[in-house]
Amino acid sequence: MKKVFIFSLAIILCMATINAAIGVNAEEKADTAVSAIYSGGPSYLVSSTLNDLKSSGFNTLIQWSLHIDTNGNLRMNDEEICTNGVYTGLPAWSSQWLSYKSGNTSIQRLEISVGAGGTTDFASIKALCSAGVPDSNSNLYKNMLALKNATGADAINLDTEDTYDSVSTINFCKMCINMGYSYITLCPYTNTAYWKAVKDGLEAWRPGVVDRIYLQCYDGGAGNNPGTWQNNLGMPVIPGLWCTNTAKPYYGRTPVQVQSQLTAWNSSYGIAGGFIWLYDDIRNNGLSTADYAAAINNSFGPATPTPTPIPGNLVLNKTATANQYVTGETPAKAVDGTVTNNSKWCSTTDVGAQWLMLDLGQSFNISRWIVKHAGTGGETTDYNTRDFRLQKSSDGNSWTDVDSVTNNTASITDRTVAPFQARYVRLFITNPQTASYNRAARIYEFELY
Ligand SMILES: [Ca+2]
Repeated sequence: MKKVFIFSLAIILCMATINAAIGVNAEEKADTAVSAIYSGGPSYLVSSTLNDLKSSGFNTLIQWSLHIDTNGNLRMNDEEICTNGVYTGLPAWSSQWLSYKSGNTSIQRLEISVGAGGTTDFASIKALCSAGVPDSNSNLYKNMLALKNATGADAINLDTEDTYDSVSTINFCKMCINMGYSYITLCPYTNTAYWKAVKDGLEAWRPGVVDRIYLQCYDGGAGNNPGTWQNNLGMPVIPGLWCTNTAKPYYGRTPVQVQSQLTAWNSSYGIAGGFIWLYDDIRNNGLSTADYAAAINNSFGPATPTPTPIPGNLVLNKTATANQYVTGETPAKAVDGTVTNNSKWCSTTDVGAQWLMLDLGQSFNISRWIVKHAGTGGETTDYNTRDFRLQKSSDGNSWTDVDSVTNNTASITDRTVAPFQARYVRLFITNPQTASYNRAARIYEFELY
């Protein structure tokens, strides 16, 4: 993917028609194939794109491209977007992103894509992440968290086209997951060995965390065979095609051609969806966003089983209860997959034990547990849970300790235990924090693997 210049598009884009919103029920769309679109300049700078994309039929929007400076500050294309831990981008863009998945919309998932051809973003990542996973004190961590809070992005998408260094890439991805991004997705066009190393490294760390591979099948990736890549990387891919364009018209595909190609690939290989490169060209050339979305969606027909693997976190969105909670800060918020926007379970007091109980519905093998404390949500680390235990039960009444933590001050607890089986699991807190004031348990996420 080549870097595009966004400013020349703005005048044309301002004249574009805003389509009426067409609602798509999120539950219905949950079982369909991935239909994604990459967007460069327009969805950053032009507010008229909001309704066009929400009514398009695409279920995934990927903003491209995020650039990382050597000091850990961030730019979106050529615009400064996060500096020294503060979102410094356009306020309107943040509010637009936070509304993409609300109301009548086909968009269910938002991703931010890092890197581009001819840039040095992954050289910056190598410089900043080679020594280990950056912690919450690093400028890169603070900026990526500010971006998460400003956008509500679900995933970080890797468009590595320089400095193919899997170790630092993996560390960068772990940092992003630690702060609350739900998934890592890959967007290769070449270098299978690098992508396999990144995927395998992350999967070994947290199964299910790499849940999508977008395969570039245009430009430098024009010769890519989805079946070959699927075999090499071990999961279905989502091939991408370039819409009609003036930059490299010989790679351009009409909606009819997109549908024909994806249908053939799906028939041959069982691919997981399709994506369109690039929204800028759709807008710039007066094409129909909805026609391209339909071309993908029609390639898979109704009710194609979801290509998304079951996430590794066993308690994500499972039934949670607690012995106490503050209004609005419910037990469910400890298992909703996000640490942003104050999404925590908070107890009413520190008197006696405070506990959070999960019913997994059936017995599961469990060998790892993670607790994301107050610090992950941006609160003072003095509120991080101090003394607590992991407990198991077969009936939800009688409990056995599995693991115990005392004198904790870290914002994230990530512990491996001897594998055990349980249907009911409890986080049992005996000292909710270090600070002597405002004493309460504050759990932004509780995860089991
Ligand atoms: Ca939460």
